[in-house]
Amino acid sequence: MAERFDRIWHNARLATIREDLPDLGVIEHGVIAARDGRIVFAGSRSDFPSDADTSERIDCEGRWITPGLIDCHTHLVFGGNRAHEFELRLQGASYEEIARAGGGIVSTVAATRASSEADLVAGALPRLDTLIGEGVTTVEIKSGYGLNTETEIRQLSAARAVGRDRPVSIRTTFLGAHALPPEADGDKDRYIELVCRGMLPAVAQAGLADAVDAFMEGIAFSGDQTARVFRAAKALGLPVKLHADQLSNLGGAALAAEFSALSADHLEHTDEAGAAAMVRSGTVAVLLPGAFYFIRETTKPPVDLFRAHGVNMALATDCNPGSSPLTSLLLAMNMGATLFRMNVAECLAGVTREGARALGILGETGTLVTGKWCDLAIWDIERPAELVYRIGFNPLHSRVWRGR
Ligand code: DI6
Ligand code: FE
Repeated sequence: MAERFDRIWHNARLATIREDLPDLGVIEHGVIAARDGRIVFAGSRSDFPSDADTSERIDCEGRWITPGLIDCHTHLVFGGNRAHEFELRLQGASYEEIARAGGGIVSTVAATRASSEADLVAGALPRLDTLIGEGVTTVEIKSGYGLNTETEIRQLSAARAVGRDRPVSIRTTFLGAHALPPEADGDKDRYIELVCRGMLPAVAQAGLADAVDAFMEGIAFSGDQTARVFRAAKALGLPVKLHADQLSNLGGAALAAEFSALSADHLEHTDEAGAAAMVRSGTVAVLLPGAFYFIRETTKPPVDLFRAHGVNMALATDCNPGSSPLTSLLLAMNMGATLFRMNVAECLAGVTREGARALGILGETGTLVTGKWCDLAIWDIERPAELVYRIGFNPLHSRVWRGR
C-alpha cells in the first residue's frame, strides 16, 4: 500500500544543513514530505516513492528550501524603547556611560514594570512578525527587564503568549541576573540571593523558563555571582547560557563551559583558553553582530579561533532596545559575513542548525531531517549565498511551521 502523507513539496533544491553532508548539505531535485507536522521524507526525488499518496502536493518550481530560521538570542519582550538614548549616544555618550548614569537597561526595566502583560504582548508582536516575515520558525525570548519576581514572570508569560498568537515556536530564558535594579541599592550579592532563592524557584515552579541566562560583565555580575545563579539553575534541572566576554574578558566563556552551558553569547573578548573550554563542553558560540555594530564595538569575536578549535557558531539578532534594535536575521547573517568574516555555510548553519543546538532543540528542528518538525523557509533565490549577500531585501517565498 502506498505511504500516506499530509503534504509534499517537490521540484525544490534543498539546503538541508545536515551535519553528515558537506557545506550546506545540498540535495538537488529535492522532495520533502510531512505527516502530523513532522518531516517524514527529505531527500532526492529518485528515492521518493512514486506512488506516494498525499492530500496536497506543492510544486516549488525550482526554489530553494532551507530549515525554518532560528533566532536563538533575543530580548523581544520589553516596555518602551530607547530612541532617546540613541540620540544621546550620537551626541557622544558611550553605552557604558549611559548605563552607569542610570539609563540603559534600567530605563527599560522601569518601562517594563509599568506595562501590563497585554501591553508587552502588543509591543512584541510587530517585532515577532518581522522575524516571521523572513522565514523564522523558532525564537528564543529572554526576561531580564523585570528584575523582580512579578515582572520577570509577566515578561516570560508574555513571551509564551506571543507564541500562542502566532505560528512559531518560542523558547523562554530567565535572565534575572541581567542588571541591578535601583531598589537593590548597589548590593549585587543580595540581589543575586533574591534571583537564586526567590525569582528562579518561582519561575521554575510556574514552568515559564526553558533555560537560565546571566550577564557576566563589569557593569553587570561577576564570575562568582554568575556561578551562584548557575548552581541554582542546575539544582532545578534547567540548562544555562551566558552573556559572556562582550565588553571585556572576565573568563565568561570558560565559566559557561565549566557549567556545560548550551551557549556562550557575544564573546568579542574571548581568548584561546575560553574557546578550548567551549569545545570540550560542546558549548555553542552565539555571535551577535547587531550588538557589535550598534554599540560600535571594535574588538571582534575570535571567529578564526572558534573555527580552528571546532567550536560551533550560531548567529542571532540579540533584538533588544539598548544595544541591538535589530529584527532581521537576514541582516544578522550579512553582518556575520561582512563584520566577522563568517562564510556562507557558517552563516546559514548559524541561523538554523547551530541556533537549534544553542537552544538544546537540535533533535526537534534546525536541519531538514526525517523525524524533526517540518519547519521550512522557501526562497526565491538562485543560490543560498543570496541570503547572506543582500542587504535589506527579503526573498522569502513562503514559510512552513510544523507542516503548515
Ligand atoms: N547584553 C546586551 O547587549 C544587552 N543585554 C546584555 O546583557 C543589552 C540590553 C540593554 O541595553 O537593554
Ligand atoms: Fe542579549
